[in-house]
Amino acid sequence: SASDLNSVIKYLKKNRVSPNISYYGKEKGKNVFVIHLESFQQFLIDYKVDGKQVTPNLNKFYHNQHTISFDNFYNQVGQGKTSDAELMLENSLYGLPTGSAMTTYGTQNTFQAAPAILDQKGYTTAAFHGDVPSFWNRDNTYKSWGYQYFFSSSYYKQKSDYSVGYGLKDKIFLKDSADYIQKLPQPFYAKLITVTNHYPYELDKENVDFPATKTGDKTVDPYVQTAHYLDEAFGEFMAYLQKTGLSKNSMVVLYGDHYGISNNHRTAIADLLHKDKVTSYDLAQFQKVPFMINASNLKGGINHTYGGEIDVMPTLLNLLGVKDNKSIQFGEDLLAKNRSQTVAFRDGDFVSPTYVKVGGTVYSTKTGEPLTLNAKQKKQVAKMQNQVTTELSLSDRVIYGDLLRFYKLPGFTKTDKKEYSYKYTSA
Ligand code: GP9
Ligand code: MN
Repeated sequence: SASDLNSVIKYLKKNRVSPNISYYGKEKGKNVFVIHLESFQQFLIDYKVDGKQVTPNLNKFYHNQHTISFDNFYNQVGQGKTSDAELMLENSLYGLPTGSAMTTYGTQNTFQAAPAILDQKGYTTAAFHGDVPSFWNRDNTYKSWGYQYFFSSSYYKQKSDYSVGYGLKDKIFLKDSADYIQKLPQPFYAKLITVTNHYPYELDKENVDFPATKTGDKTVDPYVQTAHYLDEAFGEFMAYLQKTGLSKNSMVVLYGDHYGISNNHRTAIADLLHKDKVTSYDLAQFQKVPFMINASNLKGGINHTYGGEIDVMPTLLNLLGVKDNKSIQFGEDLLAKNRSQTVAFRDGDFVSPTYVKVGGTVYSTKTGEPLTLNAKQKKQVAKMQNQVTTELSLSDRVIYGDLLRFYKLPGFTKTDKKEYSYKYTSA
């Protein structure tokens, strides 16, 4: 009910951190590319196999003088996997403790999502994905989020060897998306969701030109091969942005949506990390994914703040000069100075600059060693745990109770789903 919303608003008012004013509007009016790197983990950045970089193009982008790269950024997905990542990035709401919020609530709930907000600021908004539109209920959910366009599999030329796993191979997908990008009225917000680097990491041998790892785990060893392929596809796309001059008037945002190698492969993970064995601390750190923001007028560098997918929306809206201090969102601008830096995982565990809490164990973030907490530390950990549990449950309440239907966001007009149709009609 509307009164439930009051407890959410009260909590956010009390705990909200203001965005970093020095970045406010720095990228205002620019095009935005959000490139979703499927199952791509942070450990792959600058990682080598047999002395060869797995992802030379992404490494170059990561270290580029105009890229702000985050090296303590975590995926926070639950069972909703990709769909949880999308929900967090464009709504700053957590996925659910079980299932996928997009699937269960994407059609009927009211959202105040980034695409709708940007659309009302004059942006064209488009999502691109080489899978069928119904996967994760995207076709219905994107209408709730206010996407004007959704280019999914029927918009792309299909041939038997064009797809692998969940959809079009990334090189074909990104190349053919360019035809639609060219036609988008600017400024646009374009999200491109890759898919080839997806479990179990299959790829036709013509496209494999990188050595597999030798952990002996056959569902882990090809991971670097599809990651390398994704990197090549990304490199080709960046060349396209350079060639067309789009890189000059666009902000390019990259993120990994969630882990590729699950915690069930501890032995292989230890091997990849060149360790004898991995603890729960190592597995928590293994949840890091890349988050990078590049723009020609940005001073780049590695930003060590602890954050996650829930923080992306306030970060990007601030850069685009869109005030969102009244939005119902659980994230904090990653560029803000006084951030809490306690990163909630969907299962209630968390990471922070001081402590990593996994199950009943608390580790020192610095050393990775399990701690026996003194009274002061116990109090600190309890405070963090309370913040994590509260935020997750308030976010769940917003979704389960569809509370945004009661919320009048100043300056925002509720999306009307009937306005959108994503059906492909051949020209
Ligand atoms: C499906 C693709 C993969 O379209 O986004 O989804 P995931 O399995 O990673 O959630
Ligand atoms: Mn995914």
